Amino acid sequence: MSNKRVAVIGAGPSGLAQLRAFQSAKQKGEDIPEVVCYEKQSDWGGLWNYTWRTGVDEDGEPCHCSMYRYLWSNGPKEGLEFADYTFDEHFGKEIASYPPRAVLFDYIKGRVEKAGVRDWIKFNHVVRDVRYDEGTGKFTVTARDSKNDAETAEEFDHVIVASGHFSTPNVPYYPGFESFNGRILHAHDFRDAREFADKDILILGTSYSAEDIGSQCWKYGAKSITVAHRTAPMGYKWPDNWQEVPALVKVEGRTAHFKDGTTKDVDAIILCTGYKHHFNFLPDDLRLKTANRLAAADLYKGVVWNKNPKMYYLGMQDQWFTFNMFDAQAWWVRDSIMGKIALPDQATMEADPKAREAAEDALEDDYACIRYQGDYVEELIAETDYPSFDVEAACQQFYKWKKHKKQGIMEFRNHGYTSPMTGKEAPPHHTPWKDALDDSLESYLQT
Ligand code: FAD
Ligand code: NA7
Repeated sequence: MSNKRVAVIGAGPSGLAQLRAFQSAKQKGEDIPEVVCYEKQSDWGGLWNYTWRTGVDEDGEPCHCSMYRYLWSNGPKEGLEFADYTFDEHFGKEIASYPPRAVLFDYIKGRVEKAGVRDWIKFNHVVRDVRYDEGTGKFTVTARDSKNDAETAEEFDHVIVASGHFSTPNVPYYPGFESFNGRILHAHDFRDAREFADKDILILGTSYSAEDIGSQCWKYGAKSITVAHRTAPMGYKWPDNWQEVPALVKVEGRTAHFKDGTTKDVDAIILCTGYKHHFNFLPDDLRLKTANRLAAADLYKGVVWNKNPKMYYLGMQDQWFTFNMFDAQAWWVRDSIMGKIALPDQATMEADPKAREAAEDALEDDYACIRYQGDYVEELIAETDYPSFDVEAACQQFYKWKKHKKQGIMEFRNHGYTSPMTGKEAPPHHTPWKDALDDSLESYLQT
């Protein structure tokens, strides 16, 4: 075996893509490095590994999960399908296009169970520190093994950070929050929409969390939903008890005051105000600082840490493409580590993310953003043996999804899309999304 050692931090979809990438090379008879994956939770799947907990986890660490009950995929599964492990292969039949969390969790697990990589992972190990030694050219990764209440420190030639960036909430303050007579929570701590049945809720933010948490609360019986926008309204055709209003200015008691002088009495405020790229286990010289955008800062090819190219990051971009983009990145990182892809000189590596940022800044609309990320996926898979797939067909499914959302924001999940991997069209789900209150795997897979 190659005498290199590689640390992967996180066993979510990105980290698992990395394990599968190395395992697939091993399966082909290649000499792969020793791979050790640190995962702070007791199971794999990252955000898809649901917990009822909020705040700190059972080990006193920040709770990673930002997902909630009744969460269904917010985009068609045909956009995220693995090219080396299709939905058809996993479920043995065609399934509908917007699976609930439990169904996607099952799919993610299926591929790595088949690959047999679970014992590459040290579960219940939170990485606390990573240091690079110029003298030895190695990283020391220090972790806490919470089951044995012990610290471990090991040396590696490469570190791959796959710890996600939708877990540490961005929590703004507005005047009056401290004396609001109701509940204020961030989307990260939202779990069960039934808590808000018969309540008047105020949502801040206009992106995926705002749209989906609002829709959930509507579906499970909230009295009214008011969404305040800082920049622009979402502009969908909302139900009658849903309104979009200008930015929040302050709250007094239960009354929210908006920029246009209007007010609304509310029972709860849900801050759907996004997340921070937060790496409390990394020192300044190794720590990525980037906005949540398609071209992440300082990463050559979106994955190599320019300031120390022995270190890599996966999945740090804002995401239209998810699972198959993480795969494209993981296969590329594997080949870079295994010496099959050579890195260019420093100036070229630094120019690369800057050029990507400029290209992103010139994009005109969401359709162009989807294509841009599709091009990135295509660029990476062309350089490795990741099974080539019809990225254009995946983009087409995203375009249809955008159109369906415009047509009916509470109905878009009733549509079926075409798999770019198998060319087959998904059947419609047996029950319209708004009436399907049971989100279990068993219920979803019933035919
Ligand atoms: P994560 O899933 O966040 O996994 C990171 C892993 O790293 C976790 O297991 C965590 O425990 C571990 N970790 C973190 N820090 C440490 C540490 N210090 N030491 C050890 N381990 C650590 N994508 C879609 O494709 N479809 C959707 O419908 C969708 N819905 C979403 C809904 C919500 C509410 C959110 C927040 C995201 C959603 N996403 C969706 C996007 C999501 O980012 C990706 O699907 C995917 O989970 C990202 O994978 P990841 O491995 O990069 O990060
Ligand atoms: P996003 O997509 O990062 O969006 C954050 C939203 O929060 C966005 O609409 C911002 O408005 C808004 N925001 C941020 N700060 C504030 C303040 N201070 N006041 C009001 N509004 C604010 O995060 P999401 O959680 O929606 O989505 C993250 C992932 O989760 C995504 O990939 C999904 O798959 C699920 P802006 O437009 O900047 O004015």
